[in-house]
Amino acid sequence: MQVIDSHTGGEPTRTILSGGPDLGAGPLALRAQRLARDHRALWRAILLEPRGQVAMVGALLVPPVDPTCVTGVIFFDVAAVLGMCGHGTIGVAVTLFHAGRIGVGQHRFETPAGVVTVDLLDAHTVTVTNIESRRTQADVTVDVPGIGRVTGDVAYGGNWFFLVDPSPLPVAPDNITALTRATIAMRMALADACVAGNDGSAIDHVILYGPADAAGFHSRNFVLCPDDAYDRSPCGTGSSARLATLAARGLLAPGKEIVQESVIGSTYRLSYAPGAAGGVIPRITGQAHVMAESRLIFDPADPFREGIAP
Ligand code: PYC
Repeated sequence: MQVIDSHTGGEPTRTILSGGPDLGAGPLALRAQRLARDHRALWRAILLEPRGQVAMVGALLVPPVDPTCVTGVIFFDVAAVLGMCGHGTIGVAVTLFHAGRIGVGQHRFETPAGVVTVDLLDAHTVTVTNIESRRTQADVTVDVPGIGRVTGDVAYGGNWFFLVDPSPLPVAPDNITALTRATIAMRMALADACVAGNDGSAIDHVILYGPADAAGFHSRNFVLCPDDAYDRSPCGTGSSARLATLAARGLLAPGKEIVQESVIGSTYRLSYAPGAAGGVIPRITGQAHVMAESRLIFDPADPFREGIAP
């Protein structure tokens, strides 16, 4: 299996160029379901230690249905096959440029959540125009053991998010263990209270926001992903969900740019245009860097061939 590893603001993406499972034909959402159902041991083995690490997201390149797209891509982490992934889209664009498959300019990628547009501005910098994102529930309060009552919004940005602003804990790099425990407890409380996405999907990502700057345009976040790892980047689909909540609250005008910082200090520039269905069309600009070109080997004699579960 031939892969290229990149990171987007510190968050790793492993792009599978060849040797991945054959998912057959049909819509990407259907092929993503086949990946989730029929190849779980393989996609986990691609990401888990000792080959990878738990925060890594995989990007399986597949033929697109839409002929205007340069590729189809299905993202997954060690816990779930994802609808979309913003940092991963930036990583795939930079990887395809590195591999000589695309040039600087505009391209379309097909994902299970829909078609996204990437503007590759240079070898590292990408603007992603995401699928329409929307806030679906405002001011949802849950009782979280050890923390108390926590209130946040539910929003969709290609994945489902619970967004809590302000965070009940300091959003700081020296507080990551406590932030991880707290957000896992919040996710469990949401499931216990049957708070779900509009389509019944589990809310599997939780975001906490630290205070914004005086102008309200620059804040730091902590993002819990389904695999219980935190996003080292500011999270592209989470930033899309954030834009949808800010727009729904009348706190951010279309076209106005804000900066979202991750808990480790990497940044995205964000803005949106109004969407056709009442949501927002997010624009996310970030940078990725290629780290390795590798051939993964799955030796039948290797006792840890399927990886080490976290
Ligand atoms: O950037 O959308 C994102 C993302 C989702 C999970 C990890 N990163």
